[in-house]
Amino acid sequence: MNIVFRWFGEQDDHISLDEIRQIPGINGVVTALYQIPVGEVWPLEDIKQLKNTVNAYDLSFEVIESVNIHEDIKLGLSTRDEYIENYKETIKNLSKVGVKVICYNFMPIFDWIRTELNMPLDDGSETMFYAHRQLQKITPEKLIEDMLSGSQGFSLPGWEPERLKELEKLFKAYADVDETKLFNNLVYFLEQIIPVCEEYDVKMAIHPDDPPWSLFELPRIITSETSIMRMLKAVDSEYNGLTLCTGSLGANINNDIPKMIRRFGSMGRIHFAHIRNLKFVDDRTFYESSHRSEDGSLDVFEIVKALHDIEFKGYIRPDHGRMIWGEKGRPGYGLYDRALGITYLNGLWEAISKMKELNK
Ligand code: DNO
Repeated sequence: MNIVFRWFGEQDDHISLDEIRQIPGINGVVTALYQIPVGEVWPLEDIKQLKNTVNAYDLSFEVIESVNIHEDIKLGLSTRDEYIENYKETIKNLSKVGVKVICYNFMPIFDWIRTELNMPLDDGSETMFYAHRQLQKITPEKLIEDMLSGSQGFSLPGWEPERLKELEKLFKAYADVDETKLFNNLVYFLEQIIPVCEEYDVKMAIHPDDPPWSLFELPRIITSETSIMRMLKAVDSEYNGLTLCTGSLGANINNDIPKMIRRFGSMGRIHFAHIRNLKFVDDRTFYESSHRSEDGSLDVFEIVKALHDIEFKGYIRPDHGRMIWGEKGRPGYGLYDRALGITYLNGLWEAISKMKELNK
């Protein structure tokens, strides 16, 4: 298993590379140039510097999460071509330092959404919570206020304040963008960049919508097996792939994640996996539990077994964790629970491997 850990950089993470490298079985980090505004080219020198910082701790630097997509591309505005050209330059620069996979998403305005970022659980830990009914009662402005005030003073990935300041304008711009238009805009983007990815050997891995349904009447298009297949087929190259995120897809109980792993994995289209568990308390209402199958509603054993069965060679990271043992940090991205998640994944992988050997 090629295990990686999400890290937000020396300036903006309470976790050090020194701590990360002590996690058993860790190979590398997943990070980004967070200071570069969405849409601009990532300068080669800055990428090299980040890579050197990471490599100095014997950690690999081969996956970027995320190179975010400018809203003009998602909206299909005439200005999109300029941003797509910038994206191509970023792909080329990333390839020059050995980056193999770029994770990105195509969600309008908002990235991932939770209604509470620090919900206390009975055992004294804190976790992130989503309640659809609650979300339906609030405005987008209130959601932003809640997310930012719950962030414990850290930036939240995909919640860039510059973009969120333009909320009214953005909602107006999306008024006539339905699922079909958004999907066509994604295909337009992919048709332009995938040839560059093929030439420079960098794989794109789209992240599913989180949660996988429409919010505030904004379209969401990467939500299910059918919609993912449609996206993969539209630009049929192994460089057009997926980040298999169990927590995002798993929020819809109709999504059969082991089945998707077998299907998309056997097509060679899963390049990155995010593994976490969640516990349903009601329909479309869940909190993020520890990784253990028994603690949540997803069977993480079955998920890891499916990855093992397809001989998954891509990158894998524990996704969000709870805040435990008094840790204070970016919600979802503490050290301890994610490290425990890695240990659990390693344990499952070893057990599955050895059982298969015994049964030969
Ligand atoms: C949240 C993350 C997302 C994810 C992006 C990928 O914690 O899962 O922000 O990184 O959607 O582009």
